[in-house]
Amino acid sequence: MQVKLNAIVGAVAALAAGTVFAQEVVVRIGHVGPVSGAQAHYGKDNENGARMAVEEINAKGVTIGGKKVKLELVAEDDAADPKQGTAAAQKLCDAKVNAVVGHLNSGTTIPASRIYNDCGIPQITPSATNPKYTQQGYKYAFRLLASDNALGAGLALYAADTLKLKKMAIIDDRTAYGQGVAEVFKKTAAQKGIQIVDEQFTTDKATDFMAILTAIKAKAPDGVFFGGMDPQAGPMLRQLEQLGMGNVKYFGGDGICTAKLIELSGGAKTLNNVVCAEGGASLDKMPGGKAWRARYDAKYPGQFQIYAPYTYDAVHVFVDAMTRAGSTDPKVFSPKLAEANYQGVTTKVQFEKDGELKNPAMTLYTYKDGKKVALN
Ligand code: ABU
Repeated sequence: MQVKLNAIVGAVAALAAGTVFAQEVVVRIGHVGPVSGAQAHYGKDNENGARMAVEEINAKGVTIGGKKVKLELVAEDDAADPKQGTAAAQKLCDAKVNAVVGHLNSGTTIPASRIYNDCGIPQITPSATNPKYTQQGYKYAFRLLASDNALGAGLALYAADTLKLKKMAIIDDRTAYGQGVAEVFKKTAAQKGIQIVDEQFTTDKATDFMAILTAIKAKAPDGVFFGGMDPQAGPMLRQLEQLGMGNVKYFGGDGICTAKLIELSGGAKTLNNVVCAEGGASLDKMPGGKAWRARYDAKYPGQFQIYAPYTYDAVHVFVDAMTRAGSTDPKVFSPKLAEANYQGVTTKVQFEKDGELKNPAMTLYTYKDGKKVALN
């Protein structure tokens, strides 16, 4: 008799559970960044931020249009490579994900955005800063931080007005990001009367910069600007020290402004010469930033780099738009993204008509005693 009763209870429970599952809508959020290769530390940090948001939202529970929703993160690796970026974008389109957070790099984000636009999937980049991304006229392509127009110009103004530098050399890695941010820096620096004494180029795969740094040394600049990422900036700082260029200031955009730069520069004193810019407030100044960082560190110890708060907010901005629209269908909720007024960790998220963030902050950093510290 007891066995029979247990079977009935079990069947009722299974039926009840089945009913719940039948009503639950699964929403798939795509995430793309480099989780392999030399930039994997950035990509993992970005993916962690998105995953943390997904897990927290699921734990809290969310109902959209009267239906319980379960979020799933569909994470793809583009290895920071434009071809792999477009392949990942096509895969997410074919899988009909509801929205995409990414990509990490401008060189992957820009070509991928055409694919998302064509297949009707809204996209928020948490980290790609080349201005061209929002200049293509795509209705549902958004950026959660300041672009290189602000970063490059802000750094040049600091070099000229605060540090009073007179002669600078410029290096870029020939990527969409590195070349773009270097061009903005160069233009503003020249307008401010800084003489650009040399321009050199490298790649986002190189680690030996002795030849170009030796050429630059001959021009005796008081500052070097590097448009690129930390796998190059770290060794470059070591090589600047080896060449006796310990007094030369070293500028870069958000791409070099990572925790990993400390390790990659391998104890070079030139790390203290770095001035880099991020297109948002420092975590200390973000509302709830410190508490957010404590939760992140508990979940992903030692993995924080730079953009995870932005991928975290991007997931929330999508869910907020779906909730306001009462629908998880991109055709229905995407227009609501343009009307976002969401208080995130990074800022209050509102967008300009072209998809840029309204009123983005900018923070300059340097490194002291092996730690990254804000200058403003
Ligand atoms: N914003 C710097 C790193 C990503 C990119 O724009 O390529």
